[in-house]
Amino acid sequence: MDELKRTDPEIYQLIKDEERYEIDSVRLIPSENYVSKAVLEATGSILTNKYSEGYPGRRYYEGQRYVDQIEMIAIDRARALFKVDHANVQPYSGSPANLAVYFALLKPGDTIMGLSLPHGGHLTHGWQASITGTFWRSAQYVVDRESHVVDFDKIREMARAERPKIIVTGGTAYPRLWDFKSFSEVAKEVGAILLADISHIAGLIVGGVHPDPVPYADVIMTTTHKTLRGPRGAMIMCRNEYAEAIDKAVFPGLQGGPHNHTTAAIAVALKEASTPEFKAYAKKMVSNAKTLADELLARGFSLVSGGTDNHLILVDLTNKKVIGTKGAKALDAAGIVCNKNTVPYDPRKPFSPSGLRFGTPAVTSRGMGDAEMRQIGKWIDEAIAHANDEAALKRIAAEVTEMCRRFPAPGITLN
Ligand code: DSN
Repeated sequence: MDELKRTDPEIYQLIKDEERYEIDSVRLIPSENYVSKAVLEATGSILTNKYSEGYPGRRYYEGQRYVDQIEMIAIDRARALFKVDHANVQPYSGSPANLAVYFALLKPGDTIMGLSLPHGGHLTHGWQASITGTFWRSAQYVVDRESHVVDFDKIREMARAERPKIIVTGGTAYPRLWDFKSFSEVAKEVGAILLADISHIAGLIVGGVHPDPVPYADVIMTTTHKTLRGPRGAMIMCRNEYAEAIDKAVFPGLQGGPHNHTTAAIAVALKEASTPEFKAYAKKMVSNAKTLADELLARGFSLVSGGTDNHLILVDLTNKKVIGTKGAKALDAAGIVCNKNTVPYDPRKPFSPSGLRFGTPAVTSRGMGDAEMRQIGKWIDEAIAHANDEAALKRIAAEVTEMCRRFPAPGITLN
C-alpha cells in the first residue's frame, strides 16, 4: 500500500494497526472471517470505477464488455454451487437483500413471520426496530424456554393464526441446525413463501455440514462474507418463478449501480468455496465449535441449547455473575474479540444483554484446531473470572498474541 501511505498516511496507519490487531487477536465474532489475498485483490480492483446499472446484456450504460462477463461468472458459480435456478449477486449486503425479497414478493401490510431478534433472529426478519417490522406486519416466533430450539407445533400454530405471506428461517445467534423441510411443510399449509436466510451458514451448506435449503425454500438469501469467506456483499437465489420479481426489486427497485469490484470478489470466493479444501474447512469450523463448546461446558459455562451443531456458540453469563458488556470488554482486553448478545428470554436489554456470542469461522481459517480451541476456552474462563483485573487480562493478551503468531491469517502478509 505504498501509494496510500504517501497520499494518506493517517488512514494508511489505521489500516496497518487494524491489520496487526486482526493478526494478534483471537477473532471469535461468528459473522467475521479472513478473506483470501485473491478476494482482497478483486475487492481492491479498478472495477470500483465502473457504473453498470442493469443486468448482463441489459445495461443502462455502455462499456460493459468485461463487467458483463464478470457478473455472469459470479451468477453461474452461485447457481452451480448452491444448485439453484437463479442468482442475483448485486445486493449490497444482507439487510438490503432481505428488503429486496420483501419488496419483490409482499404487498404493504402483508405479514412477515421470522425468528425474534432476542431469540437469535435478525433485525430484517420483521423486528419492530427495522423497516421490515413497521412497513409490513410482523409475527415473531421464539425458541422453546427449556430446549432453546424452535418448536414446530408452536410455529404451525402461529402460522395458522397469523397467515404470513412469507416465513423466514435463519438467524444470527441460533446454534442448532435449521430444519428446512419442516418449515416448508408449515409454509405450504398456510400458503406462505419460504425464505431461507442462510447468511451465517452458507459456508456450512456448501461444505456439506448443514442441511440444504434446496429444494425446500422458495427463496434463499445469503451474505457472502461470513462462513462463505467472501467480500462484504449478498446474493439472492430463487426458483425461476420468482426471478423476474427479485431482479426488479434489487434494481431498479432498491439499488442503483452494482458494486462490480464486490461482484468480482464474490466470483472468486465462490470458486474457492467449490474446492475440496473448502469442504474440509467447513467440517473443521463445526468440529472446532464443538470442541470450544465442550471446553466451556467443562468450565461451568451455561450454553444456550446446551451446545452447538454449527459454527457458533451462545453463552449465558448469568451464573458467572458478569454481564455480557463487561464480559465482551474483558475478553477484548485479553485479545479475544467476540460480541455481547441477548440470550433467549433475556431479562436484560439488547445493549446490555446477559450473553456472549462466539464463532469459529476466522480461527479455523487460520488453521487452528482442537488444541487451540481448548486453550481459547481456558483463556475465556480466566478472562471472565478476572474481568476486573487489568494485569491478568494483559497477561492473557500476551499469551494470545504469542499463539496467534503461529497461525498466519489468510490475506495478511506482515512486513
Ligand atoms: N451483523 C450480522 C451478525 O453479526 O450476525 C448479522 O447481520
